[in-house]
Amino acid sequence: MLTFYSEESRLRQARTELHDGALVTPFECPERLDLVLKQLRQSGLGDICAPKAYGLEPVMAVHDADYVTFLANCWKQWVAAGHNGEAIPNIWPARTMRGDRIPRSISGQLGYYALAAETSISEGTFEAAMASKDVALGALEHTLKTGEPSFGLCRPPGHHAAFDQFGGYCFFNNAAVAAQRALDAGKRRVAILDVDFHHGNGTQQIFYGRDDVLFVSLHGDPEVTFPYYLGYADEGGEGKGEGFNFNYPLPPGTSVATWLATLDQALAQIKAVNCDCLIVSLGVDIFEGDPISAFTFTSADFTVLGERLAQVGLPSVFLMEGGYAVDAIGVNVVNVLQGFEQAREKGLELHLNKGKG
Ligand code: Q9C
Ligand code: ZN
Repeated sequence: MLTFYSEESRLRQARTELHDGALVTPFECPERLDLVLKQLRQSGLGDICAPKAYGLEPVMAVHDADYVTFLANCWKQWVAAGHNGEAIPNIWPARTMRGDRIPRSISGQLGYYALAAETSISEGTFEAAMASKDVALGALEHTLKTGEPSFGLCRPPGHHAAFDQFGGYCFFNNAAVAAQRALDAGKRRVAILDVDFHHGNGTQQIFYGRDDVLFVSLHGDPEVTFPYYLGYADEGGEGKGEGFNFNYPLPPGTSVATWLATLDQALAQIKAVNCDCLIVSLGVDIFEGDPISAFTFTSADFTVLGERLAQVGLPSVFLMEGGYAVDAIGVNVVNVLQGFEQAREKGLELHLNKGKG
């Protein structure tokens, strides 16, 4: 399996995350890349290559142009306004105020375009986000061309980024950018399966009214978990999109057996709808040792996850989302990919033998 990766992902190097009422070193850190790369190289899974630059057009296909302009200029404007720390929103167009004004001040714009406060914007953030969506697009292009699976080691992650909002460590929605690109390349319907611990609110929002992208997510119950205001079981899509959105919220501490049984339901939903390819939003923050999450996967369980995903039998693109137990992140990611590859090869073998009669 080919991996796509960009050195420019390292340009995302924020120093601050608002966590527990303090500014801490962000959980979503560049070291995450090192451990995944190291494990990929050791595993012999396949080559690691750099994507080409796809520009802004595929981003504008799912994001608001003014939002993209805001991200491109935010750091410069923040510095020009005389601020010393990183750019962090501290006021929003809350329910009791107007939601139709985008203030001129960068502080006002930050609140307008942010959905949470933990994600600081820092120098290089926009450039890293550009690299991250290129990684996703490189992986997608390879899979569309060859039918072979691919892995996009995206960083920063993407699934919390909505049409015109950043947050949850995400700026561009890499999975959405890739899904739209697949459609624009002639695919009729794309399935996005999101296994990250957190609900992929951005991906859901972008495709909520559409039937050409099926969004299916397993995640921590938003009653008690970020992002709190989306990801409930009764969100089934709207208009044409009705029946193309499935949420499986699960309580903190959910056993792997229950999680996998729920995955089987999710996979059955995907198989019940005709899809041409599968994009997996691969967050490994479902790991038992994750510092900000509450599911119970062991490293070995990730192999089982990969095996089950192969049963869908679709051309598949894996895109990195969360996973903050840095020491284990490499093993956990590679276990998914190897489980997938092994099960897929076995499946192909069975298929060939059947053909021989
Ligand atoms: N400060 C992804 O996994 N809040 N994002 C967590 C800890 C934000 C996670 C509380 C979590 C965002 C891509
Ligand atoms: Zn997550």
